[in-house]
Amino acid sequence: MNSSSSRFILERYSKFLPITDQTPLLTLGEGGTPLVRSRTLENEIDAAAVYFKLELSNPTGSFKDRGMIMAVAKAYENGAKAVLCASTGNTSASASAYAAKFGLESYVIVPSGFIAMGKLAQAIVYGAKIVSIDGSFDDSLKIAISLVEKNNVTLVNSVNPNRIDGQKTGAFEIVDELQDAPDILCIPVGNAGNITAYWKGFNEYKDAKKIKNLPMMWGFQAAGAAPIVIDKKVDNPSTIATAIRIGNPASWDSAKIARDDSNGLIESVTDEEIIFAYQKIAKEEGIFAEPACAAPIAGLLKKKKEGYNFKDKKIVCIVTGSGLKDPDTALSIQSNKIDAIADPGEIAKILNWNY
Ligand code: AN7
Repeated sequence: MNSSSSRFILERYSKFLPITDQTPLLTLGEGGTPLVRSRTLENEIDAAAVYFKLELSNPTGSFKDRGMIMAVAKAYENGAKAVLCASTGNTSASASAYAAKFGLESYVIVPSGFIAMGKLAQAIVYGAKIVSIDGSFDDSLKIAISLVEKNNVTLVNSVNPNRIDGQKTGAFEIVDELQDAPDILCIPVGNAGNITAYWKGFNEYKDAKKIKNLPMMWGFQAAGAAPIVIDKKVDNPSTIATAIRIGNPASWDSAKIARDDSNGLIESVTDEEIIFAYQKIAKEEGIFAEPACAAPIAGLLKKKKEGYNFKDKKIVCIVTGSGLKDPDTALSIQSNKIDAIADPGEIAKILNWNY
Protein backbone atom coordinates (compact mmCIF):
# COMPACT_ATOMS: atom_id res chain seq x y z
CA MET A 1 0.00 0.00 0.00
CA ASN A 2 1.54 3.34 -0.88
CA SER A 3 1.36 6.11 1.66
CA SER A 4 -1.32 8.24 0.01
CA SER A 5 -3.79 5.37 -0.20
CA SER A 6 -3.22 4.08 3.34
CA ARG A 7 -6.13 4.56 5.70
CA PHE A 8 -3.65 4.75 8.58
CA ILE A 9 -3.09 8.32 9.55
CA LEU A 10 0.65 8.33 10.26
CA GLU A 11 1.31 7.19 6.69
CA ARG A 12 -1.52 8.95 4.88
CA TYR A 13 -0.91 12.36 6.47
CA SER A 14 2.82 12.12 7.21
CA LYS A 15 3.42 15.46 5.43
CA PHE A 16 1.32 17.24 8.04
CA LEU A 17 2.69 15.35 11.06
CA PRO A 18 5.91 15.58 13.11
CA ILE A 19 7.26 12.34 11.63
CA THR A 20 10.98 11.67 11.14
CA ASP A 21 12.97 8.69 9.83
CA GLN A 22 13.15 7.52 13.44
CA THR A 23 9.41 7.57 14.13
CA PRO A 24 8.13 3.99 14.42
CA LEU A 25 5.15 3.54 12.09
CA LEU A 26 3.25 0.94 14.07
CA THR A 27 -0.54 0.92 13.95
CA LEU A 28 -3.58 -0.58 15.64
CA GLY A 29 -5.76 0.49 12.69
CA GLU A 30 -6.64 3.98 13.92
CA GLY A 31 -8.23 6.51 11.56
CA GLY A 32 -10.10 5.93 8.32
CA THR A 33 -13.36 6.06 10.25
CA PRO A 34 -16.76 6.05 8.47
CA LEU A 35 -18.58 9.26 7.58
CA VAL A 36 -22.25 8.28 7.41
CA ARG A 37 -25.21 10.38 6.39
CA SER A 38 -28.11 10.93 8.76
CA ARG A 39 -31.53 9.40 8.05
CA THR A 40 -33.76 11.48 10.32
CA LEU A 41 -31.79 14.30 11.93
CA GLU A 42 -31.08 16.27 8.76
CA ASN A 43 -34.78 16.30 7.85
CA GLU A 44 -35.77 17.23 11.35
CA ILE A 45 -33.53 20.29 11.50
CA ASP A 46 -34.05 20.95 7.78
CA ALA A 47 -30.37 21.00 6.88
CA ALA A 48 -28.73 20.45 3.49
CA ALA A 49 -26.94 17.42 4.97
CA VAL A 50 -25.92 15.99 8.34
CA TYR A 51 -23.09 13.47 8.56
CA PHE A 52 -21.79 11.50 11.54
CA LYS A 53 -18.04 10.92 11.73
CA LEU A 54 -17.92 7.61 13.57
CA GLU A 55 -14.84 7.96 15.74
CA LEU A 56 -16.22 5.14 17.89
CA SER A 57 -14.86 2.86 15.14
CA ASN A 58 -11.28 3.47 16.28
CA PRO A 59 -9.39 0.51 17.84
CA THR A 60 -10.15 1.39 21.47
CA GLY A 61 -13.57 2.82 20.65
CA SER A 62 -12.82 6.54 20.74
CA PHE A 63 -11.23 9.44 18.86
CA LYS A 64 -8.34 9.48 21.33
CA ASP A 65 -6.54 6.83 19.24
CA ARG A 66 -5.69 9.38 16.52
CA GLY A 67 -3.78 11.52 18.96
CA MET A 68 -2.42 8.66 21.01
CA ILE A 69 -0.69 6.86 18.11
CA MET A 70 1.23 10.11 17.41
CA ALA A 71 1.98 10.88 21.07
CA VAL A 72 3.14 7.36 21.94
CA ALA A 73 5.17 6.99 18.72
CA LYS A 74 7.01 10.23 19.56
CA ALA A 75 7.46 9.14 23.20
CA TYR A 76 9.05 5.90 21.94
CA GLU A 77 11.20 7.79 19.44
CA ASN A 78 12.44 10.05 22.23
CA GLY A 79 13.45 7.11 24.40
CA ALA A 80 10.60 7.13 26.94
CA LYS A 81 9.98 3.92 28.86
CA ALA A 82 6.56 4.94 30.22
CA VAL A 83 3.57 7.16 29.51
CA LEU A 84 1.28 8.87 31.99
CA CYS A 85 -2.14 10.45 31.66
CA ALA A 86 -5.03 11.81 33.69
CA SER A 87 -8.36 10.76 32.26
CA THR A 88 -12.14 10.67 32.36
CA GLY A 89 -11.68 7.22 30.80
CA ASN A 90 -11.11 7.21 27.06
CA THR A 91 -7.63 8.72 27.21
CA SER A 92 -6.59 6.03 29.69
CA ALA A 93 -7.97 3.23 27.51
CA SER A 94 -6.18 4.59 24.45
CA ALA A 95 -2.89 5.41 26.21
CA SER A 96 -2.64 1.95 27.74
CA ALA A 97 -3.44 0.23 24.40
CA TYR A 98 -0.78 2.17 22.49
CA ALA A 99 1.73 1.78 25.33
CA ALA A 100 1.15 -1.99 25.03
CA LYS A 101 1.63 -1.84 21.26
CA PHE A 102 4.92 0.04 21.58
CA GLY A 103 6.16 -1.99 24.58
CA LEU A 104 6.02 0.90 27.07
CA GLU A 105 4.58 1.01 30.57
CA SER A 106 1.41 3.03 31.15
CA TYR A 107 0.22 4.89 34.23
CA VAL A 108 -3.18 6.51 34.56
CA ILE A 109 -4.76 8.79 37.15
CA VAL A 110 -8.55 8.86 37.23
CA PRO A 111 -11.29 10.43 39.35
CA SER A 112 -12.67 7.69 41.57
CA GLY A 113 -16.26 6.69 40.83
CA PHE A 114 -16.63 8.71 37.62
CA ILE A 115 -15.14 6.44 34.97
CA ALA A 116 -17.48 4.41 32.77
CA MET A 117 -17.03 0.70 33.46
CA GLY A 118 -15.94 -0.30 29.96
CA LYS A 119 -13.14 2.28 29.91
CA LEU A 120 -11.78 1.13 33.24
CA ALA A 121 -11.96 -2.49 32.02
CA GLN A 122 -9.90 -1.52 28.97
CA ALA A 123 -7.16 0.16 30.99
CA ILE A 124 -7.00 -2.82 33.35
CA VAL A 125 -6.74 -5.41 30.59
CA TYR A 126 -4.21 -3.41 28.54
CA GLY A 127 -2.05 -3.52 31.67
CA ALA A 128 -2.04 0.06 32.91
CA LYS A 129 -1.12 0.90 36.48
CA ILE A 130 -4.21 2.76 37.63
CA VAL A 131 -4.36 5.29 40.45
CA SER A 132 -7.86 6.33 41.37
CA ILE A 133 -8.01 9.64 43.26
CA ASP A 134 -10.53 11.29 45.54
CA GLY A 135 -11.05 14.30 43.28
CA SER A 136 -12.09 15.41 39.80
CA PHE A 137 -10.46 15.01 36.38
CA ASP A 138 -9.06 18.52 36.84
CA ASP A 139 -7.35 17.40 40.08
CA SER A 140 -6.04 14.29 38.27
CA LEU A 141 -4.49 16.37 35.49
CA LYS A 142 -2.88 18.76 37.97
CA ILE A 143 -1.29 15.78 39.76
CA ALA A 144 -0.15 14.21 36.46
CA ILE A 145 1.52 17.45 35.35
CA SER A 146 3.30 17.81 38.70
CA LEU A 147 4.59 14.21 38.51
CA VAL A 148 6.11 14.32 35.01
CA GLU A 149 8.46 17.10 36.00
CA LYS A 150 10.50 14.81 38.26
CA ASN A 151 10.03 11.43 36.62
CA ASN A 152 11.09 9.89 33.34
CA VAL A 153 7.59 9.51 31.89
CA THR A 154 5.90 11.22 28.95
CA LEU A 155 2.59 12.96 29.61
CA VAL A 156 0.13 11.97 26.90
CA ASN A 157 -2.80 14.22 27.75
CA SER A 158 -3.77 16.70 25.05
CA VAL A 159 -1.40 19.30 26.56
CA ASN A 160 1.12 17.18 24.63
CA PRO A 161 1.12 18.83 21.15
CA ASN A 162 1.57 15.46 19.41
CA ARG A 163 -1.92 14.53 20.58
CA ILE A 164 -3.41 17.58 18.86
CA ASP A 165 -1.44 16.85 15.68
CA GLY A 166 -2.73 13.28 15.53
CA GLN A 167 -6.32 14.31 16.19
CA LYS A 168 -6.35 16.99 13.50
CA THR A 169 -6.31 14.17 10.91
CA GLY A 170 -10.04 13.77 11.59
CA ALA A 171 -10.54 17.11 9.84
CA PHE A 172 -8.38 15.99 6.91
CA GLU A 173 -10.42 12.82 6.43
CA ILE A 174 -13.71 14.74 6.40
CA VAL A 175 -12.45 17.15 3.73
CA ASP A 176 -10.88 14.37 1.65
CA GLU A 177 -14.20 12.51 1.65
CA LEU A 178 -16.57 15.45 1.10
CA GLN A 179 -14.11 17.18 -1.25
CA ASP A 180 -14.82 20.32 0.77
CA ALA A 181 -15.13 21.53 4.35
CA PRO A 182 -18.55 21.30 5.99
CA ASP A 183 -20.32 24.54 6.91
CA ILE A 184 -20.62 23.51 10.56
CA LEU A 185 -18.42 21.13 12.56
CA CYS A 186 -20.31 19.99 15.64
CA ILE A 187 -18.32 18.50 18.52
CA PRO A 188 -18.49 17.75 22.26
CA VAL A 189 -16.12 19.82 24.42
CA GLY A 190 -14.48 18.57 27.61
CA ASN A 191 -10.78 19.33 28.01
CA ALA A 192 -11.10 21.12 24.64
CA GLY A 193 -8.26 19.29 22.88
CA ASN A 194 -10.39 17.93 20.07
CA ILE A 195 -12.05 21.20 19.04
CA THR A 196 -8.54 22.69 19.04
CA ALA A 197 -7.25 19.82 16.89
CA TYR A 198 -10.05 20.00 14.31
CA TRP A 199 -9.64 23.76 13.97
CA LYS A 200 -5.90 23.28 13.43
CA GLY A 201 -6.58 20.59 10.81
CA PHE A 202 -9.01 22.71 8.81
CA ASN A 203 -6.62 25.67 8.93
CA GLU A 204 -3.70 23.57 7.70
CA TYR A 205 -5.82 22.29 4.82
CA LYS A 206 -6.77 25.86 3.97
CA ASP A 207 -3.10 26.88 3.98
CA ALA A 208 -2.39 23.88 1.70
CA LYS A 209 -5.15 25.21 -0.63
CA LYS A 210 -7.26 22.08 -0.22
CA ILE A 211 -10.27 24.13 0.96
CA LYS A 212 -11.30 27.74 0.44
CA ASN A 213 -13.65 28.19 3.38
CA LEU A 214 -13.33 27.12 7.00
CA PRO A 215 -16.28 25.60 8.88
CA MET A 216 -17.96 27.24 11.83
CA MET A 217 -16.88 25.37 14.95
CA TRP A 218 -19.84 24.53 17.15
CA GLY A 219 -18.85 23.04 20.52
CA PHE A 220 -21.21 21.74 23.17
CA GLN A 221 -20.56 21.22 26.87
CA ALA A 222 -22.82 19.62 29.48
CA ALA A 223 -24.71 22.24 31.50
CA GLY A 224 -23.20 21.06 34.82
CA ALA A 225 -19.67 21.19 33.35
CA ALA A 226 -19.69 24.22 31.07
CA PRO A 227 -16.77 26.44 32.13
CA ILE A 228 -16.18 27.86 28.64
CA VAL A 229 -19.85 28.76 28.27
CA ILE A 230 -20.07 30.58 31.61
CA ASP A 231 -16.48 31.83 31.26
CA LYS A 232 -15.55 30.61 34.72
CA LYS A 233 -13.93 27.49 36.21
CA VAL A 234 -16.41 24.94 37.59
CA ASP A 235 -15.14 23.49 40.88
CA ASN A 236 -17.58 20.59 41.13
CA PRO A 237 -18.52 19.65 37.57
CA SER A 238 -21.47 17.31 37.28
CA THR A 239 -23.05 15.50 34.31
CA ILE A 240 -24.18 12.03 33.27
CA ALA A 241 -21.70 12.40 30.37
CA THR A 242 -18.67 11.53 32.53
CA ALA A 243 -16.29 11.83 29.55
CA ILE A 244 -16.81 15.61 29.55
CA ARG A 245 -17.13 16.08 33.32
CA ILE A 246 -14.36 18.72 33.28
CA GLY A 247 -14.37 22.09 35.05
CA ASN A 248 -11.09 23.65 33.94
CA PRO A 249 -10.19 22.62 30.37
CA ALA A 250 -6.49 22.57 29.52
CA SER A 251 -7.11 23.91 26.00
CA TRP A 252 -9.57 26.60 27.10
CA ASP A 253 -7.83 29.46 25.24
CA SER A 254 -7.45 27.62 21.96
CA ALA A 255 -11.10 26.50 22.12
CA LYS A 256 -12.12 30.16 22.39
CA ILE A 257 -9.92 30.99 19.42
CA ALA A 258 -11.56 28.19 17.38
CA ARG A 259 -14.99 29.47 18.37
CA ASP A 260 -14.31 33.13 17.70
CA ASP A 261 -12.15 32.89 14.58
CA SER A 262 -14.64 30.51 12.97
CA ASN A 263 -17.63 32.68 13.81
CA GLY A 264 -18.84 29.65 15.77
CA LEU A 265 -20.22 29.01 19.24
CA ILE A 266 -19.72 26.98 22.40
CA GLU A 267 -22.98 26.39 24.26
CA SER A 268 -24.36 23.96 26.80
CA VAL A 269 -27.06 21.30 26.85
CA THR A 270 -28.71 19.70 29.88
CA ASP A 271 -28.36 16.05 30.89
CA GLU A 272 -32.01 15.55 29.91
CA GLU A 273 -31.27 16.88 26.42
CA ILE A 274 -28.16 14.67 26.25
CA ILE A 275 -30.09 11.52 27.19
CA PHE A 276 -32.84 12.36 24.71
CA ALA A 277 -30.31 12.76 21.87
CA TYR A 278 -28.39 9.64 23.04
CA GLN A 279 -31.50 7.52 22.62
CA LYS A 280 -32.56 9.28 19.43
CA ILE A 281 -29.40 8.56 17.45
CA ALA A 282 -29.45 4.96 18.67
CA LYS A 283 -33.11 4.34 17.77
CA GLU A 284 -33.28 6.36 14.57
CA GLU A 285 -29.75 6.33 13.18
CA GLY A 286 -28.44 2.99 14.51
CA ILE A 287 -25.56 4.66 16.33
CA PHE A 288 -24.77 3.53 19.88
CA ALA A 289 -22.56 6.35 21.09
CA GLU A 290 -21.58 7.25 24.62
CA PRO A 291 -23.51 10.08 26.31
CA ALA A 292 -20.86 12.79 25.65
CA CYS A 293 -21.31 12.32 21.89
CA ALA A 294 -24.97 13.15 22.20
CA ALA A 295 -24.16 16.70 23.37
CA PRO A 296 -23.62 18.11 19.85
CA ILE A 297 -26.73 16.29 18.57
CA ALA A 298 -28.72 17.77 21.44
CA GLY A 299 -27.12 21.11 20.57
CA LEU A 300 -28.32 20.98 16.97
CA LEU A 301 -31.87 20.17 18.12
CA LYS A 302 -31.71 23.05 20.58
CA LYS A 303 -30.48 25.55 17.97
CA LYS A 304 -33.26 24.43 15.63
CA LYS A 305 -35.82 24.99 18.39
CA GLU A 306 -34.35 28.47 18.93
CA GLY A 307 -35.01 29.19 15.26
CA TYR A 308 -31.60 28.71 13.63
CA ASN A 309 -31.93 28.27 9.87
CA PHE A 310 -29.90 25.25 8.69
CA LYS A 311 -31.35 25.30 5.16
CA ASP A 312 -28.13 25.51 3.15
CA LYS A 313 -25.85 24.05 5.83
CA LYS A 314 -23.78 20.90 5.48
CA ILE A 315 -23.03 19.67 9.00
CA VAL A 316 -20.63 17.06 10.39
CA CYS A 317 -21.09 15.76 13.95
CA ILE A 318 -18.11 14.04 15.56
CA VAL A 319 -19.28 10.88 17.32
CA THR A 320 -16.33 10.62 19.67
CA GLY A 321 -16.82 7.34 21.57
CA SER A 322 -18.72 4.06 21.79
CA GLY A 323 -21.81 3.48 23.91
CA LEU A 324 -20.53 0.02 24.79
CA LYS A 325 -18.08 1.66 27.15
CA ASP A 326 -20.86 2.85 29.43
CA PRO A 327 -23.39 0.04 29.91
CA ASP A 328 -24.54 1.50 33.25
CA THR A 329 -26.00 4.59 31.56
CA ALA A 330 -27.60 2.44 28.85
CA LEU A 331 -29.28 0.14 31.38
CA SER A 332 -30.33 2.98 33.70
CA ILE A 333 -32.75 4.35 31.09
CA GLN A 334 -34.40 0.98 30.39
CA SER A 335 -37.95 1.32 31.74
CA ASN A 336 -39.54 -2.02 30.83
CA LYS A 337 -37.58 -4.68 32.69
CA ILE A 338 -37.22 -7.93 30.79
CA ASP A 339 -38.71 -10.84 32.76
CA ALA A 340 -37.42 -14.37 32.41
CA ILE A 341 -40.36 -16.32 30.95
CA ALA A 342 -40.54 -19.18 28.48
CA ASP A 343 -44.19 -19.64 27.54
CA PRO A 344 -44.79 -18.49 23.94
CA GLY A 345 -48.40 -17.52 24.68
CA GLU A 346 -47.33 -15.32 27.53
CA ILE A 347 -44.55 -13.78 25.43
CA ALA A 348 -47.01 -13.02 22.63
CA LYS A 349 -49.32 -11.32 25.14
CA ILE A 350 -46.51 -9.06 26.40
CA LEU A 351 -45.60 -8.13 22.83
CA ASN A 352 -49.23 -7.62 21.84
CA TRP A 353 -48.86 -10.27 19.14
CA ASN A 354 -51.04 -13.19 18.06
CA TYR A 355 -50.45 -16.74 19.28
C1 AN7 B 1 -16.16 10.40 24.19
O1 AN7 B 1 -10.57 10.58 28.23
O2 AN7 B 1 -10.94 13.98 28.55
O3 AN7 B 1 -12.65 18.26 24.54
O4 AN7 B 1 -9.65 11.91 29.68
O5 AN7 B 1 -14.01 10.82 25.98
O6 AN7 B 1 -10.81 16.87 23.57
O7 AN7 B 1 -11.41 16.67 25.98
C2 AN7 B 1 -12.20 12.53 27.19
C3 AN7 B 1 -12.91 13.46 26.52
C4 AN7 B 1 -15.55 14.00 23.99
C5 AN7 B 1 -14.03 15.61 25.01
N1 AN7 B 1 -16.05 12.79 23.80
O8 AN7 B 1 -12.90 15.84 24.20
C6 AN7 B 1 -10.43 11.70 28.73
C7 AN7 B 1 -11.19 12.84 28.17
C8 AN7 B 1 -15.55 11.72 24.46
C9 AN7 B 1 -14.49 11.89 25.35
C10 AN7 B 1 -14.52 14.23 24.87
C11 AN7 B 1 -13.98 13.19 25.58
P1 AN7 B 1 -11.88 16.99 24.59
